[in-house]
Amino acid sequence: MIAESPVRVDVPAMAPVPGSERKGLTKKELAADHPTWCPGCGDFSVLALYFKLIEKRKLTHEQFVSIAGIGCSSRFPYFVQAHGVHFIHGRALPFASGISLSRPDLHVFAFGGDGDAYSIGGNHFSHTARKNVKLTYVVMDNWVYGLTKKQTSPTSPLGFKSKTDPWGAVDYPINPMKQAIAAGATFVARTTSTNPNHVLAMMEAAMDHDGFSFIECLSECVEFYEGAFDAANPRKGGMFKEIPKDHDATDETAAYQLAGTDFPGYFGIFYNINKPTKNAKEAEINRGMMEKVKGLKDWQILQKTFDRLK
Ligand SMILES: Cc1ncc(C[n+]2csc(CCOP(=O)(O)OP(=O)(O)O)c2C)c(N)n1
Ligand code: SF4
Ligand SMILES: [Mg+2]
Repeated sequence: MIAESPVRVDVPAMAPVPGSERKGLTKKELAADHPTWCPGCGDFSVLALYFKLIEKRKLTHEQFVSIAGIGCSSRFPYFVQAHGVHFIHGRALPFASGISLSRPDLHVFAFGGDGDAYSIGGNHFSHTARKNVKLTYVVMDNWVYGLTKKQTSPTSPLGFKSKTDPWGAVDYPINPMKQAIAAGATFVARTTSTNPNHVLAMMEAAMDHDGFSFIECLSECVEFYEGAFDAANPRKGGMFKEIPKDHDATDETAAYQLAGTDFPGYFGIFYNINKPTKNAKEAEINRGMMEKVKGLKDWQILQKTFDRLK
């Protein structure tokens, strides 16, 4: 998929060869194998909306990539008939970062679950956020480890009975929104798979953001945590509350305060600021370096490096 020199600088958006303009992919073309998720799993909705997003934005195969770690939610790339990688548990973000930095022309989307993102991949989450790598990370949070059949996750609420906490969870859950804001994410949004229009709107805004965009998406595991998000679903007697219209998304303190609201909390874009990305900074460094070795062949550049090390 990515076979380019690691010293590449800036990749301009690919201009189509005249006469070869291609149509964007359709939902039908994108739908791969029948997803193996349990009937009723919230992840179906996120997948369908991702297809809708790609179709709406008229993307072609060579313009985007879907990366995931391990978990039910992380099976995502299997079900997308396009370039993608089902990688190692918790390691979707470093892989996605590598792609984003070497191919800044691509829309890079990473998907995963609460265990993948906040537990085993917790460090990567913080560091990718602080580095402001340009990519979109959608975490399908079901408050449980689904694939491995019901262990406590970092977002499982106190008292949640699971195979690892048969007497009920005793550890305080993390607040993903607060973590993302505190870590330095430049776009932080929250949505729920039961509100399709909202999921699509958040994904669209996230992919247009120049930086690390994070979406916490509640996505029910009907097998191991049924009803977890009923309180956020008007069809189940709950309440879907969008963030107040007067919320200033550039105000970090206000975003943090909103994130502290008790469940079901608010939905929408909590935080959205512009800050130079790692992509832009590295491209600048590379540009300078390329200037220095202008006209030289790869082996000559290598020779120069060896000579310097002598
Ligand atoms: C290094 C490593 N440790 C543990 C596992 C086992 N494992 C696979 S998925 C998973 C948790 C998945 O939970 P989550 O990320 O919330 O995804 P979900 O299945 O709920 O969508 C674990 C512990 C693994 N595959 N690799
Ligand atoms: S176990 Fe849960 S998260 Fe996994 S596919 Fe089934 S419903 Fe979805
Ligand atoms: Mg999970």
